[in-house]
Amino acid sequence: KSANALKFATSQILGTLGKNIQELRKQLIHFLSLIEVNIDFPDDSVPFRPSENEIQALVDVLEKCREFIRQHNDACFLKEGIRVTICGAPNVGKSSLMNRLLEKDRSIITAVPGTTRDPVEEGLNIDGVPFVITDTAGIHQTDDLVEIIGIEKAKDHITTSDIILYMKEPGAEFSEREFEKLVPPGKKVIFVVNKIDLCEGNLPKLSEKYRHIPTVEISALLNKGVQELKQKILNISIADLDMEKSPVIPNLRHKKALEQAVESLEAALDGLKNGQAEEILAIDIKTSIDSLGTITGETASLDILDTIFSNFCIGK
Ligand SMILES: Nc1nc2c(ncn2[C@@H]2O[C@H](COP(=O)(O)OP(=O)(O)OP(=O)(O)O)[C@@H](O)[C@H]2O)c(=O)[nH]1
Ligand SMILES: [Mg+2]
Repeated sequence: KSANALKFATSQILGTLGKNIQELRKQLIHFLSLIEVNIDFPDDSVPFRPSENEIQALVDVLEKCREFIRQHNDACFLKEGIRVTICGAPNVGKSSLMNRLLEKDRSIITAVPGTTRDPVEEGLNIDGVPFVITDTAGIHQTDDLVEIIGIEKAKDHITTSDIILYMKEPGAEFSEREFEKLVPPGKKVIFVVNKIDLCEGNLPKLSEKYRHIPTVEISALLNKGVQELKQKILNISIADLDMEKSPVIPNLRHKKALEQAVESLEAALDGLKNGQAEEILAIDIKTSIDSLGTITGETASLDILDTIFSNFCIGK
């Protein structure tokens, strides 16, 4: 299910990204065709001198590419992600972990049990993979109406989540009955033991039956073990993805392609300023077209010929 969610999200993003990249490529191909006309038919044409607007178009493409790289970096545009829910008894440090994972003060933390009522949801990007982390109300027996509603919502999140961070603190015990009541069978779970900085109480241990569940010991307070937990979340979520078709890999590949495009565009713009030979300019532009083409899966030569002939009617 997480794989499907991820694939769906990525296909949407790639669709939008692809359309944008195609547009940028078109601009570059147009620019290249201006140069190529001069190279291929020097007798018929004036020396290559692009207009202010044509150069600006090139700068715009460069800026767009840079923007895409930035977006890939913080992946703000990945709203849909793999759903991770933090659950456990009141006061175990769920909200503290939430804030450590996000590296910001998103959830309210107090020493008073029952602080979190409504689920708190926020996107998180780990190595290019989008996640939505939810911090929930502490689950326990209570007569407090607001808490009861919060606990019901927490249970809903556990049911619909892809990954559960099942949290305990020192002194508490792992109970199979409690676990099975809360977590549906077959759900991906990470057992998180928090507050390991405290010396009081034994660390809770999984029962024999659940020994296969990965365990991570952390201190949310001291920010210890949180990176290891992030890595575990990532591993567990991509473990069953088909790596060949995994959209995570193309994301990194796309970023590389964009970086290559930026590099050659910068070279081309420098070249334009310094009166670089047309042949060299053409190579730089071509390189950036090809880099972008690896994202959309197009090959350069055919499009370029198309544009040259349709725009200039050469050969008539
Ligand atoms: N010593 C220690 N204290 C911690 C740690 N993590 C959280 N705490 C403290 O435990 C208390 C509860 O933390 P929260 O993050 O609010 O716990 P919670 O699980 O969200 O609590 P509820 O929202 O009430 O269910 C606070 O006083 C935290 O500072 C830790 O790793 N070590
Ligand atoms: Mg809380």
